[in-house]
Amino acid sequence: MADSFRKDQMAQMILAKLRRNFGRTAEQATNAHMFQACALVVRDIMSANNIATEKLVQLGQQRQVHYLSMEFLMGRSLEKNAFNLGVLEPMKEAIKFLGFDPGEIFESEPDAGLGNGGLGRLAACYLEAMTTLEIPATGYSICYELGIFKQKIVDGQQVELADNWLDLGDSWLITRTDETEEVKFGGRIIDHWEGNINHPEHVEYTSVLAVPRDMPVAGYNTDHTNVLRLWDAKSPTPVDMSLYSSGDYLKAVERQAMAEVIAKVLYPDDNHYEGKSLRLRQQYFFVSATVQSIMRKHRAQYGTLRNFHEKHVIQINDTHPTLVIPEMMRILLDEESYEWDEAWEIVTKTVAYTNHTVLAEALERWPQQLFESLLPRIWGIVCEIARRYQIELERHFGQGDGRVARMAIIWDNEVRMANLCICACFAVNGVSALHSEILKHDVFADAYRLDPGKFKNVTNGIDHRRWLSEINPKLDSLIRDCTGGDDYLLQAYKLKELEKHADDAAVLERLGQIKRDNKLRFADYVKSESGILLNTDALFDVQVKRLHEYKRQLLNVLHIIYLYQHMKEDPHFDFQPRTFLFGAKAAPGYYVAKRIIRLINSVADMIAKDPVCKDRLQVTFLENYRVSLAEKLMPASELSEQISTAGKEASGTGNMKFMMNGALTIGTLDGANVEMHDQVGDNNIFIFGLTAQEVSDLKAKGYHAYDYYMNNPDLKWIMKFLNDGFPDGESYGDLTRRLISGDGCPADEYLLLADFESYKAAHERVGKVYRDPKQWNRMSLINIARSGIFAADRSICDYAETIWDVPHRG
Ligand code: 26W
Repeated sequence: MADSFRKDQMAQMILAKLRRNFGRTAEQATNAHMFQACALVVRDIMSANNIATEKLVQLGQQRQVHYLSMEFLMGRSLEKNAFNLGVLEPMKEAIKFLGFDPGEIFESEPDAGLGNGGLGRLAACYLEAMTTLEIPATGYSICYELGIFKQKIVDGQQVELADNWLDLGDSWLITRTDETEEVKFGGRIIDHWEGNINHPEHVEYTSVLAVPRDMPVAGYNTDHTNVLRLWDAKSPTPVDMSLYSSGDYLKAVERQAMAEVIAKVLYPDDNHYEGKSLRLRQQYFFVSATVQSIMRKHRAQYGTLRNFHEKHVIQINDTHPTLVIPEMMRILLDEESYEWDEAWEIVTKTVAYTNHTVLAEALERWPQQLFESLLPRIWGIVCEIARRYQIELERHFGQGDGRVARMAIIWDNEVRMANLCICACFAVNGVSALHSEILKHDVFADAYRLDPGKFKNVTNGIDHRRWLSEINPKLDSLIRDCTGGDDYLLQAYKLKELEKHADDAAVLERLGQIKRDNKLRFADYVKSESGILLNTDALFDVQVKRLHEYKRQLLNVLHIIYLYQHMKEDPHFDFQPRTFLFGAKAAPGYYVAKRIIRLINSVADMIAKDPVCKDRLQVTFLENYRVSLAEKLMPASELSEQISTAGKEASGTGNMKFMMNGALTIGTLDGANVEMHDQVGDNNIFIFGLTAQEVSDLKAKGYHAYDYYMNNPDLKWIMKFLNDGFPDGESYGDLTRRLISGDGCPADEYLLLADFESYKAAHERVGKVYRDPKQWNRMSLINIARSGIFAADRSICDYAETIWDVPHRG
């Protein structure tokens, strides 16, 4: 282990980096220089470890995991990697010794925001856990120049700013020009038949070079080191000098710009599909480069691809990397001259698919025309996969059966990526128990009947070393004291031992004090960032996640307006003071989501200005919610809002972060909330609302939002209030119409009005329990103690044992 590095050595290494890379002494260096120097020191340690890891994997001929994802929401890495390597303390001391504040240095690191939300953050947590569990694994994605946009709130509205994370973030990246791959787009295919065998020739294509930029990832308490391979796009022709010299400067650089635009920007859509050509280019770009790279290395080691599936498993993170399937086929057929059946066997024994959403609008379906013109050879292969699948389905279900149409890979001039995954993958999994059931019995019911053995569940998990130990040091100390050390870092189930102290008044008091301290710390941060003073005596009630109608931030707002109205009417309204905190980015093109952000800000503003609310009710919208903000917020949160319409949230992982940090959950029986409820029982969670089954029954029977509205005086008042408008001059009749009459679509698609009363009642229960700190703290302790199952280590063991068939540490 690297913990042999002492403070002096560390200081020397940092100074050397400052001198060599920036030509500065410690006195001349800025925080940014200091951050980069530290990152380079840590990167060197990891890089050396990675070389050793790769040697061992190769010598042992071990099976490797390749985790393909359009998103890796890594956040910051310096403190995390230093902690995992066991050099955090000496590094902090060295930073201090050199005249800097370690906290400020860590704060100067930009978030690597290469993701939108849950799916991307999950990939980051899993990469850490795979490394800690000593699984030979590589993550693959795109080296986006611009990550998820930075959000500013201007006059209550979201404004998007570019996120130039590479300024400092590229300290982590090691560019491996020698492992560049070529990816071909467009052109046309000329068939060359030799007897029965076709040798297709791709002509007139456009090349884009994929250059790997590797980010090493440290595991906890191990030398095992994996990498995240981020592909950067480069043009093979920097500038066309003939055009340049003839004076056509723009044309000269055009080709280069066209190629490099592929890695320019992360699509900021979450759970919403748009058939954009650039997105398809991004997908094929990173998938093709990845497959070529893996296969090239395999061939170099084993001399054949026949045993490829024995040595590799490829996990497809939602359908975005589905093109691995035809791309592997292309290489095996066209470059290696395999027969179809043999190639298909290798592919289908290699690829596994994880689904992360049931929302119909998130399903990827590419228009044939776009697909065919951009990827002519891949189109040909997908057609053949689809044709063979169709025959199999017809044999099984009979011609003309509705199921054959529903399961088709190509239909109505569209390529359906989920069906391609289901056809080719040896495993298909959902991300929580409920979600996996919904996949089997609803979304993919036909495929489930055809091949039930394929369908699995792996409930999501989070990196508890980051999301508990690193971000909540006081809670970490309490856990160490109560569980007899730091074993829980590698064995999260040991958190259970906390429960022996569930009735220990001193421990409960200490837990309460930790939360108060964390709230104060967070309030200081908010004050320094925005000038807003949070009321730390009030219950911190938090909803942070992407803004989406199914997540029902609007239900939370309706309830806040209800509270406000009662407070106005009755100054003696018996009410537990609350500070409601929201954080959410809206996809830039999602109009309703942006309106809801504006509404939250209107409400916040009105309440802040109304003396009746002073010290009792507060609403704050936290700008630019991101990994590094979540890290500050989770330890300070007391109530976690997980209030999606049951059946819609595949899992949720924020819910787990709150739970581990001792927040109680108010939530529906949706996603992983169901399993949290199983763990803690009715008495330690505030469950409300319709179940997934009840939601689907109600929808089948016909849901009439208007009746709920007409029969509930509170709802009537709230809707009127929204219609009439706020002191800032803004009114929200568009949102109330969406709830009551539909405004062109079904009214209240996500059943806010149906769940309102039950939500209100759950909040009343919350208020009552909060008044009894001992009971609250006891519930909080039980939540922490029983959160071990939501560690990413557990999820990764599940993948390793039930899908990947790879050994792991522990
Ligand atoms: C094509 C546009 C698009 C972009 C992203 C469609 C779908 C996505 C993701 C699959 C959305 C997503 O992040 N899903 C979330 O995945 C988490 C990790 O499994 C779950 O915890 C969340 O419930 C789920 O919403």
